[in-house]
Amino acid sequence: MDLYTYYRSTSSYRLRIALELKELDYHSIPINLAGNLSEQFTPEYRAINPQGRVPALRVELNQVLIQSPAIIEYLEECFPQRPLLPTSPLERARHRGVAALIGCDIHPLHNVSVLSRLRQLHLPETEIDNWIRHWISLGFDAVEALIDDQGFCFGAFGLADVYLLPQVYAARRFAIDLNRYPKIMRVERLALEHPAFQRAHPDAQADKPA
Ligand SMILES: N[C@@H](CCC(=O)N[C@@H](CS)C(=O)NCC(=O)O)C(=O)O
Repeated sequence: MDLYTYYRSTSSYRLRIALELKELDYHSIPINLAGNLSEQFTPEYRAINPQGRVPALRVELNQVLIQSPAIIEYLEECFPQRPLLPTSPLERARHRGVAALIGCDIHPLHNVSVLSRLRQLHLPETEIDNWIRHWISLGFDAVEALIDDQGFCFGAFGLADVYLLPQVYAARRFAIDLNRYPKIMRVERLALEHPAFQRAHPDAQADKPA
């Protein structure tokens, strides 16, 4: 499988964790979202993903999947070994709730194109920083209240952790005070000891600038 990815992209990191946890082989193809390059908007990449975002996963010669939630579900269905979701429907819904909170209600609000749009609307950089901090903190307040008091988010590692770790990485990048979130910090500590999370980490990616 070919993974179109960017080292510090939250959604790419999320998908890398799922691929690593399931011990699937994949080849990373970096798409540089930064600054002047904006490789996501080249005609070549748009031919792969018309939305111009990462990640995308080529699963067969002419089959490219987009949107990390859809791709992670696909992996869960095709490669049920090392499942990311427990068997109980209630527990599955708890994982999916945290995943959706992060994937729909936090991450999209600080995505590259949203921040670019705020800049086009002349919002000063300090206000953009406040915007990012506002949405991540609001979301993390809820995640902190929802997750368990020990172990990963809900005991054994699973989908909620796959979404949480990249969001914590982004929160650190945007200098958010994480001391308010002891449960989230516990999950991060546990996850970073896990080889799959380590291999998926932005620092372990070949496209991370030196
Ligand atoms: N809902 C999508 C979000 C994808 C997304 O927004 N990716 C970001 C990087 S984390 C991106 O490619 N941004 C480029 C841009 O906005 O121009 C998913 O989960 O795959």
